Amino acid sequence: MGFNAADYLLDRHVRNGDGSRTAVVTPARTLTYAELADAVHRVAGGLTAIGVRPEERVMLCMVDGVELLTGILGAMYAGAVPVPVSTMVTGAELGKVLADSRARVLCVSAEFAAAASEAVGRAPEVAAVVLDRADPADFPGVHTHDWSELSTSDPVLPFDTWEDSPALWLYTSGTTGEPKGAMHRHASVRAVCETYGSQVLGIRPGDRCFSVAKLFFAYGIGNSAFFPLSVGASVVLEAGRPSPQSVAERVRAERPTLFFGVPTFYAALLASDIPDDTFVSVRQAVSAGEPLPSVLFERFLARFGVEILDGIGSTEALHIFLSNRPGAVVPGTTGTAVPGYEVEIRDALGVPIDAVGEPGELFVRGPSTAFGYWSRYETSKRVFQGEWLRTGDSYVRNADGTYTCLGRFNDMLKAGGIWVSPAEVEQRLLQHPDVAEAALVAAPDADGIDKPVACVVPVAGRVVEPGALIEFCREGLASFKRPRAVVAVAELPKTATGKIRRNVIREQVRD
Ligand code: 3SK
Repeated sequence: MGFNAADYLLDRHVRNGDGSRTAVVTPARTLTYAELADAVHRVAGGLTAIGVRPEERVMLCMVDGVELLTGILGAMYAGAVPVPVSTMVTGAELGKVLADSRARVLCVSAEFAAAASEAVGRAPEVAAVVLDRADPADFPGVHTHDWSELSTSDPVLPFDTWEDSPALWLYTSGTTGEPKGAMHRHASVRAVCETYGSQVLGIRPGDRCFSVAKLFFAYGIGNSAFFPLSVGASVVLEAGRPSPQSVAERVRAERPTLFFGVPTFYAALLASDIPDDTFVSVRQAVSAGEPLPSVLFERFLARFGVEILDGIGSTEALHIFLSNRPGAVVPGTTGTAVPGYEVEIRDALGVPIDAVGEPGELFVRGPSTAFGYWSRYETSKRVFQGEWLRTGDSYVRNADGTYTCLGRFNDMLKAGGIWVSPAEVEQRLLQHPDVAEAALVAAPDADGIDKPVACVVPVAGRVVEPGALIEFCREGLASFKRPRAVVAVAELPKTATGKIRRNVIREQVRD
């Protein structure tokens, strides 16, 4: 059936007479739906004029702003496939995904010109680079266009894509591993809006969304593009790297009603001295990416007066499929399946586990799972199993029907032969007043036997005392789960999206 996700997110509102509503707010400008739709039609025309054809990939390594938003939606509108990628990568890493995707066009913001220039040298298929404020001199021997060429091109009509036409690729490598492009279809964009967006967030035209996760991430593109634009709401975009101070300033100025963060950012907000009334405009905060420890939920509610809705999604599922519900959060759990999705916990043989409290691997099925990974046959077969998606997360079902995450399957560790969930021990560590952030990993002791070791970031101005912290864990947990050693660090290594890189910590504590 004919369906174009960019037409659904923009033109539909203009056709319905809502073109004068505010769509996007940046520090530099504010665009209505009619203005954003026109900008998207022109970028689509510009991409077509420089030779991009339907189904070809357009990679975008750009800061969050009108250019990136119109680049993503313009490529979709033209029937091409936008591939927004992490801006926190080296030239070699960007070159790898650029070559893998066989994108013909790369769009780049000035901030990432050096990495992009190196990347283009590693990707012979790239025919042109579009520069958002970047200097063509940084791309010797490469055919470049200025962004203004796209944004002032003649507008075009939406390409007649189908519901199942490819709409978007998102690269994922998890916390380890090789990057793989998850391929999503146009109808999946609508599906996440109609399920999580409408039925869990209850997003409505009066909402203003502000996300700490950037547009290049699956979590961010849902928060900052799909959900608000699906209902005629507004999105507040911020180009810079978020800090508690910069976010607090923007929140106070723009008064968002929906705020999206990740657990490590909520921990940073709580550790900062931003005013306690910073989030008065926010009706709902959301967390994903990693399980939100209940102590963060409780401290955030107590200090800022806002409930955080914890959920879990994946790049492969496009957005959140398991979530708490507004006003009915069960702290320390990920809630229940989002309407339209089904989850199962399976044992090592793939058999569903019905028993409460018995851990296994989480599988999900629903309307937004990707077709598979681009050019990764074996990995796709392991992850996309018929209608079901294998998440790689270890979960238990609780007696009340909610689900609790125990960690990534390969992050689980054994102490004395018994499985230990890093999430559970980290939750306890975070209850200690001296601990701002914590990660538990396995490291071999003097006899070469793996033991739980905690890496902790102390609260500013405090010092952690390892013996006292281990004793604190022994008091609050089954004794075998306590860390056998504690290492204080200035910061935990994280991915671009705030996930703790446990493989890096494992190496660090082994040294
Ligand atoms: O990691 C998550 O929980 C997540 C949520 C929404 C979209 C994408 C991801 C990876």
